[in-house]
Amino acid sequence: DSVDLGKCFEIINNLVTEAGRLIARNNETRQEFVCKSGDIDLVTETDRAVEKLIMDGIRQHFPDHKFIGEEESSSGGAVNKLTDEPTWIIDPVDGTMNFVHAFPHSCISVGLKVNKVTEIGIIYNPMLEQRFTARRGQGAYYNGRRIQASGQRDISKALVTSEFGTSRDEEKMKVVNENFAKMAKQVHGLRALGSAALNMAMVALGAADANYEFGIHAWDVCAGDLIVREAGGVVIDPAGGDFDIMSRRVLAAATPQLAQDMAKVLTQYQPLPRDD
Ligand code: LIP
Repeated sequence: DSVDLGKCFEIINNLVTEAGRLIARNNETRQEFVCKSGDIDLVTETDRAVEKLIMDGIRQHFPDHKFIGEEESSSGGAVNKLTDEPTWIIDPVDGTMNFVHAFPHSCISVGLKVNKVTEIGIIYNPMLEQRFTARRGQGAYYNGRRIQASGQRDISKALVTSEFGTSRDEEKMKVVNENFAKMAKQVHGLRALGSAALNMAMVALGAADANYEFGIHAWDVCAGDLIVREAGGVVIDPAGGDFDIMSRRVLAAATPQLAQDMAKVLTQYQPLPRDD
């Protein structure tokens, strides 16, 4: 049976507002954490509490909906098999390293897929009250105001975002550093906000012109992918092909030309394992 996307959108906005209060309150002080895949991949009590709050809230209205959640996935066992069922892909705190340090650039990132197509995306930084939303075919919004990617085509004029990532694997670090060095020589400026989702939101806002990262997960980019595309930008694989949400690779840009020019410059890397 059909999914009431209007109701889904209203409910997720309310849940994100409520969960955002918890994050903002806990961001006033530095947080305790435990390490996940390594010593710079972190999780806090707040990550777990926010994921539970959002999942429980959705289940109350839509008991049949499925979930792919960052903390559920990393706590062992759960396989991220994406089906045609309505599936909420949730990162309760994207930018956990920032959150642990009370650096106010973290967000909740939630996407809803139906028949494997993203219908709703929401990225919310409750510290700075920045809310980015999109519904498929209806444009992208920042705090209720319609937004548009920059239209930049020239790599030498592009403000580009990326991240150091959450892995200290030697091979991975080598590629990260090589790409930072290459980008620093060719682009206008290079930034790392510390949250993959907020980096993508900046492309949608027209504040940044492109974002790339190897090593992201589906929950970091599901909402950002829709929001960037609804803002008129493009999201592709960093090698230039189609974006694959489970591949742990992403390249978002204001225009197809900028995306393809970036893809040509980037040293490629395939993080393993995939998300599915
Ligand atoms: C992390 C991002 C970070 C990015 C990592 C990871 P988490 O998410 O915020 O900027 O480099 O790939 O996705 O673990 O904080 O939710």
